Amino acid sequence: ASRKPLVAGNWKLNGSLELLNEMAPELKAVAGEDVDVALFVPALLVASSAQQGVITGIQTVSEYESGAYTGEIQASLAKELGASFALVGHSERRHIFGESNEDVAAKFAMAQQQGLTPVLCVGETEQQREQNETESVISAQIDAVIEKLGVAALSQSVIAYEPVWAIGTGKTASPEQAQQVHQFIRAKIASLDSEIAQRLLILYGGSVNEQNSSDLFAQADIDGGLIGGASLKKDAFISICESAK
Ligand code: G2H
Repeated sequence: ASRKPLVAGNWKLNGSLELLNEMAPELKAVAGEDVDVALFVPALLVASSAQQGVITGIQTVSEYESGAYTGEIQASLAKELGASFALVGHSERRHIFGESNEDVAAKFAMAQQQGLTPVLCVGETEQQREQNETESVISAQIDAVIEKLGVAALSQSVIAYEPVWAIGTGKTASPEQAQQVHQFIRAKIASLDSEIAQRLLILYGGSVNEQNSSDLFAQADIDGGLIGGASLKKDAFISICESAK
């Protein structure tokens, strides 16, 4: 496809300045014309990551612009410190911290308003998949953003499909299972705006590793990945990035 793949590491609540310093030069070296490489580091490492020339993202932002909200992460400040992306609605935020579709849409809006590209994470639980609710769950997650901001907002965003049952569990969706959902997402958006749908990057996430990445990335509607555990290991992450080229 004409879409340039993006491979992004999501360090979650892991990593260190030392690991960042070790990885940054290699991530810059592997990125290039054929693949973009980004790192969602813990908030406190954003400045350092960006200063080292790594395409950097923040893992969540506050839906509030500023004010008396102790402990929240200001999107404008993440941008000022060099972040270019913001994850919104990662399943850990939804399930552990109780973020609703509406909360996620508000964070999407704030990230975009402050000049960050939101990466909207969507995905179904194992129970929802078993009950054939995969498409309706994902639709509702995307519709919350469209209802708030209109479909045009998706033109400055990325979507990451992460089946909850495949996150950190070692279970990966098969390339065919993942492709099916990616195709559904693209078709859903195409029904509203085909140009936006054609350009939209849809990443796959959930136990991606150096063994399974190339088969996943070979699928027509999979435009790269969001990599958790394997992004903490330099050699594994570099080879995943290579496999997207
Ligand atoms: C899904 C993914 C990265 P992992 O959360 O966002 O993590 O690759 O460890 O399943």
